[in-house]
Amino acid sequence: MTAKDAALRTRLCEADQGHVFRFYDDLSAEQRTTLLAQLRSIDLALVKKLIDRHLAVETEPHTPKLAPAEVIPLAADAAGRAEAAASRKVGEEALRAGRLAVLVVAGGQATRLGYDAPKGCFPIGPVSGKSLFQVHAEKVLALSRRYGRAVPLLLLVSPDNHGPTRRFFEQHSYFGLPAADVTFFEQGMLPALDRDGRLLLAERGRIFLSPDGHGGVYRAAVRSGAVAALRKRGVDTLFYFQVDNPLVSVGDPVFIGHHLRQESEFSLKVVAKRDAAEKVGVFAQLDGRPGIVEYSDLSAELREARSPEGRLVYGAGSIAIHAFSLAFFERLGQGALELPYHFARKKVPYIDEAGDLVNPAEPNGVKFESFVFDGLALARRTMAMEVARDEEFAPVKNRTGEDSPESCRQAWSALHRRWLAAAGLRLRADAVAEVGPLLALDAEELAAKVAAGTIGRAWFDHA
Ligand code: UD2
Repeated sequence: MTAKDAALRTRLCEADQGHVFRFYDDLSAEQRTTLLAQLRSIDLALVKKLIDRHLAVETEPHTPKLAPAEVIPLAADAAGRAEAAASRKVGEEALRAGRLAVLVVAGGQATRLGYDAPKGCFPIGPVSGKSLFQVHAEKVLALSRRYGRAVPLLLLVSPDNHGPTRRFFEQHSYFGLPAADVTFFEQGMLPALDRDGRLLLAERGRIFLSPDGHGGVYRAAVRSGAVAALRKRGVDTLFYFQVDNPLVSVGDPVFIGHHLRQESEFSLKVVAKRDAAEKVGVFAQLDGRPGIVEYSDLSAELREARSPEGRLVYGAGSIAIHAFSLAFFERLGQGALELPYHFARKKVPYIDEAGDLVNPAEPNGVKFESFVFDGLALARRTMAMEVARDEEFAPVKNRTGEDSPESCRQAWSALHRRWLAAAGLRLRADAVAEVGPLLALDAEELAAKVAAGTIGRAWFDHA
C-alpha cells in the first residue's frame, strides 16, 4: 500500500468504516486497485452529513405546506397566442445566436423497463425502429440546420453505462452530429449505508455504489469542464430533458423565449395529470417556494383534491423538461447552493463479516439521491408553462401498459398522423405514421414542405 492509500485507510477507520478492508489481504492486485479507487471517490464528509441528518436521528420527513403554483396556460386565446408568438421570436433569436445547448439525462438504470443496454439504445420509432438516442440526436441536428448554428449535445451518463453509451454513438457516427459537439459526462455515485451508517460491500473487494440521482447533474457538469466549455462558446441557456421521452420538442423556441423574457433561471413544462394516480411529480408552491413534490410524497388526500370545476388542485404534472440559465447551473454545481438528499430503504445484497453474500428479505440499506428539480427552490426566478400531453410527452418506462413502448408508439403515430392530415396528406386508417426529425420538426415545417412540393404527395395519396 502506498503512503496515500495508507492515509485513506486511516481516514476510513477514523470514520468507523474500517470494515471495508476486512478482506483486503486476500484480494488480487487488480481487486485492490478497484476497491481503493472506489474508496477514493467516496466523499466521506458527505457520508457523515447523510448519517447525521438521516440515520442518527429517527426524524419524520418534513411535509411541506402545499399551495398551487402559477403556470402559463395553454395559449388558447388571442392574448395567449400573441405572447407565444413574442416568445417564439426571442427563442429563435437565441438559437440563431448559438446561445443554446441541449442536455439529456441518461444515467438511470432502466430497471422498470428491464432492458440490459442503456435506455437510450432502446428501439422506439413506430415505423423506423430508431433508438431513443437517434431520435434525440436527429432533433438536435435538425435544430442546428434550421437556425444555422451548431447546437452542442450533452449527455449525463453513469460510470456503469458510460462505455456502452459512447460506443453506441460511435458505431452510429454520432447520428450525423459533429463528434466534437457531443459531450458525455459522468454523474457521481453514492454508497448505500446500513442502519448503523456503515458502507456495504457488494463483493469482498467492491463497495455497493449507485448513481447519485439526476440532481448530480449540476456538479458533474461543472466538474467535468462541460459548463466551462459551453460558456467559452457563447452558450448561456440549457434545454434539459430525460432520455425516455421521444416526443420532446427539443429546443422549443416558445419555451426558451418565455424562459428568457421572464429572466427565469429554472423553467419547466407541465401537463395536466392524466388522473390522480399518475406517477409524475407535481409542480406547486412548497413552503412558499416553487418546487416539485414527487408522486410518492403526495398524500392521498392532496392527490385526489379537486377544484369546484372538477380539476385536480395539484394536477400540474412535471414532464421533466426544463430550461436553465448556465449561470444557475454553475452556482449549484460549484456548491454555492446545496440540494437536499432523498433517501429510500432498500434491500441491498451484501457481504457479511464471514465473507458470505446475504440476500436480505427485509430492507437493510438506505440509498440516497438528489433530484434536479429541488433546484427550483434555489433559483432566483422560475417559470412554468403548460403544454399538451399528446404533443410532447409519451415516456417509455414500463414493459407493458401505461408508459410502455407500445403506448409511446401509439401516441407518437397518432401525433404524426395529425401532422400529416394538417399538411393535407391522407393516410389509410390503419397506417402507422412517423415523420423523421430531419424531414420536419413540427407540423408547421411539414405543412410548409408539402406546400412547397419538397415532399411528394404521391407517397401518401394512396388511401
Ligand atoms: C421522473 C420524475 C417524475 C416525472 C417523470 C416524467 C423523478 C424523481 N421523478 O420520474 O416527477 O417528472 O420523470 O417522466 O425524477 N437519471 C439519471 N441519473 C440518476 C437517476 C435518473 O440520469 O441517478 C435519469 C434517467 O436516466 C431518466 C431520468 O433521470 O432519464 C428519470 O429517472 P427515472 O426514470 O428514475 O424517473 P421517474 O420516471 O420515476
